[in-house]
Amino acid sequence: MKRFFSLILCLALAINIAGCSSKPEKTDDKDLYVIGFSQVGAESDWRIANTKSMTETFTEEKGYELRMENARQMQDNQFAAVRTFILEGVDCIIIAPTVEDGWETVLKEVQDAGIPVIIMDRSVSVDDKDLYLTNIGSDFLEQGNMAVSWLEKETADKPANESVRILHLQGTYGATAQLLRTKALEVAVAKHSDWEFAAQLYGDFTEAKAYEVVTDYLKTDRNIDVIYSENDNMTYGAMRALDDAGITYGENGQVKIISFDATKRALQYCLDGQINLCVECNPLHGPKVEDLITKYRNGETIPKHVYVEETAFTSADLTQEFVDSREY
Ligand code: GYE
Repeated sequence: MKRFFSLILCLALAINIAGCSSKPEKTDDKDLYVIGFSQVGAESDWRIANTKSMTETFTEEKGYELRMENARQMQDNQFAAVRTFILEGVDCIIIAPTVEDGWETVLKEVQDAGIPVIIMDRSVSVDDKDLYLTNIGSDFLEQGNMAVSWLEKETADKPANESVRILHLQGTYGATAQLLRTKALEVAVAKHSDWEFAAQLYGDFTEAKAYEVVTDYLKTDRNIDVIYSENDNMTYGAMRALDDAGITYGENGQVKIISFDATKRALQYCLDGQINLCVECNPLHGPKVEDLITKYRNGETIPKHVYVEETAFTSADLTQEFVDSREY
């Protein structure tokens, strides 16, 4: 009987220890490097290209298991995904943050679990920079400044008493891509007494939302010289709204269009003269993130912020061959 009880006790202890283990076993039996990836959503062509770059980079053949969660543009979904990754005991967490604010608590939880974090694409606004390893993405302010410089040149020869009326389409409020592209334009509008906002409309980086708000707007005001659209998909929505309203745009039209991302479809419109300026935003972060992870695993120090090189295109800079060979 005594032996029977000790057996039960041992069993109970074993179950308890297994149940309390803070790092659950990984589901695979191969020795894969497991990455939890919280992606913003699938709101744009840029995002789809970015997801593709990540899934094509972090493959099993190369020794990775990529667990991706689509947050559908909601930060709360990202918090839930990150907490699941912690429970699963992944080796590394990559976050493409929807918005900059609100990350302190969950990043602290990841830090306490001893898991390295890479912030990709947009940024997080936290005081303690040790909460993440590195942030890789675009220089969104520089992108905005490229757009502004182009508009300054474009409008340099206009009569001094004529104003430049800008319809500004904004992406997801609080996202780095929105905040800094907006900042560049707002600073420029404040600097040029002859530039003014016709309106600033919320398009949430999607074609459908932009189509809706621009269609509505054009019912009361058709006096627009420029559309500054914070991503290509919102630009497509705005172009459809302008078409519906019978307002011309592009190189020979009433409205000049500035669009951010420079994805393939937008570049084609640019080459065809329908978009005046495409500001590039490179989504192909996969290989660069892999390079950073490799360095980290080898114990090398990696930079805190990595910016990717980008440029801007007008139709004069483009050829059909270039557009056809565009990867995204
Ligand atoms: O411009 C837009 C996407 O954060 C760079 O998000 C990204 C932006 C990109 O939805 O198309």
